[in-house]
Amino acid sequence: MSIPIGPAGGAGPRPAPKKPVGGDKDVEWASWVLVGLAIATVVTLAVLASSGFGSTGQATTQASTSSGQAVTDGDTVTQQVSIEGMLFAPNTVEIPAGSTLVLEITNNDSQNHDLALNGINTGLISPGDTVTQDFGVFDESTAGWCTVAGHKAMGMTFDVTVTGATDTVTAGGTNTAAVDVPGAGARSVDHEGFTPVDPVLAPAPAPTGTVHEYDWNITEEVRQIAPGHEQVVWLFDGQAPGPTLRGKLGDTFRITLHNKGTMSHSIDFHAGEVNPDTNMAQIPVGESLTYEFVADRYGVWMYHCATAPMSLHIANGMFGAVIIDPPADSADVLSDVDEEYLLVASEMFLGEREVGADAQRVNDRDYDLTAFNFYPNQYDLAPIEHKVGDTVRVWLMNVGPDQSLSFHVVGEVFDTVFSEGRYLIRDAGTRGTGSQAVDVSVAQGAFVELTFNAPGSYAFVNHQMTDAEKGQHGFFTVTD
Ligand SMILES: [Cu+2]
Repeated sequence: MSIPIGPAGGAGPRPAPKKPVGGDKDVEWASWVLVGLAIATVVTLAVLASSGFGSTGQATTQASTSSGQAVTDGDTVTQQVSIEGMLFAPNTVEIPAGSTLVLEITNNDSQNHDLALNGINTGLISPGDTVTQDFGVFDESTAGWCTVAGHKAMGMTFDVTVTGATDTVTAGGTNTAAVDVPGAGARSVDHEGFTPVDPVLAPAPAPTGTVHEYDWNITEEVRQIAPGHEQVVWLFDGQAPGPTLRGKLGDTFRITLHNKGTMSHSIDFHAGEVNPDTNMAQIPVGESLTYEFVADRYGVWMYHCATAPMSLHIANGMFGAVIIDPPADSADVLSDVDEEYLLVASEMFLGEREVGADAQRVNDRDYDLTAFNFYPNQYDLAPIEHKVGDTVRVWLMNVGPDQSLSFHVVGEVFDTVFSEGRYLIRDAGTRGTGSQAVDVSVAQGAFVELTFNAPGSYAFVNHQMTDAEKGQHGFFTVTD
């Protein structure tokens, strides 16, 4: 696989570099910037060296791109374009009206891309490949873009400016109209086609050192994700959230992923301390990858697709949790409880049935609804039932992509809160105190423990209230 190359400078007006692919790799980002600076230098030198020289030996003019080597031969303009991360470089070319444009496009990124322009699509270009495409005659300025999901919203556009034309077209801001969003009333009554996600968390298998092996298909399928609303979602093993991995400290997890979707996908387990370049590599359509890690740290850990734009892959359902128990002989050992649950918090972006979440709206953080376990208000529709005196542990994972979770249970106080590697409080009721809400930022995990002392309907919410009203809301129903 080729080494990803970051946004190069020196290519004229460019979108601001966005933090690219790679699963929380700030170090890699820094290296991308350095690579970009190096490329900018090389490109600048190349442009200087080539000024005034054409490849055909006849009189040529350089089209007024700010880098690259557009060559005009008769009525045909030929331009070399490099795909670098989520950008075309250069991302604009200026040609005389009536000219034919040919682009020689080299994909220097690690995932597939294409370019749709002037009614013509290159088809997917694999990493490392070069495609020469005749895009026909241009009479007016035209915008093109990569049609792979989310790439346009990440800035992967290409503008052709026709000299003499008065109109200028740019590829930005074509928001898909938001679909109808179910009102709170619709979300709080029973309706067809709804099957709640079982929130009960199964215990870890008994022996420490277990090797957990999984084969997951990655698929893109239409599912009902809100009352009366179906759309394509992207799934690990046919479900969102993906399967919960539960084990003990020292267990081995070996997950083989088969990409049966229509685009590259990948996976990043936050519980794994592994080489990202190989384990989080892009998985081309039709191919497989095995990610193996040893659970050396306990707690609750996110996993997600690490294919850019990650916001879109997460918004479309590609996330889950890994839960590792503390050792039985340690001070941190889990207390005995009557039941354990897992709630995975996320925003929901309603989109067209065959498209799913709209990349531009995800980019704009313009979410419609929120959810625990990827369906708004599902535990209002199917409350979690308990008896007076029961103690429960609720594991929390916030996958975002962007909003925080302030988890609160109405009428209850948490006796125990564990967050990101340590107990914040433990059995605090015995000391006459407790916790009213736990803050779970995106990609963080926590658990709370509470005891139901009286019958009633105990709402659990994101106490960022408008997010509770959008769907992060459910009930424990407690009876004598
Ligand atoms: Cu993905």
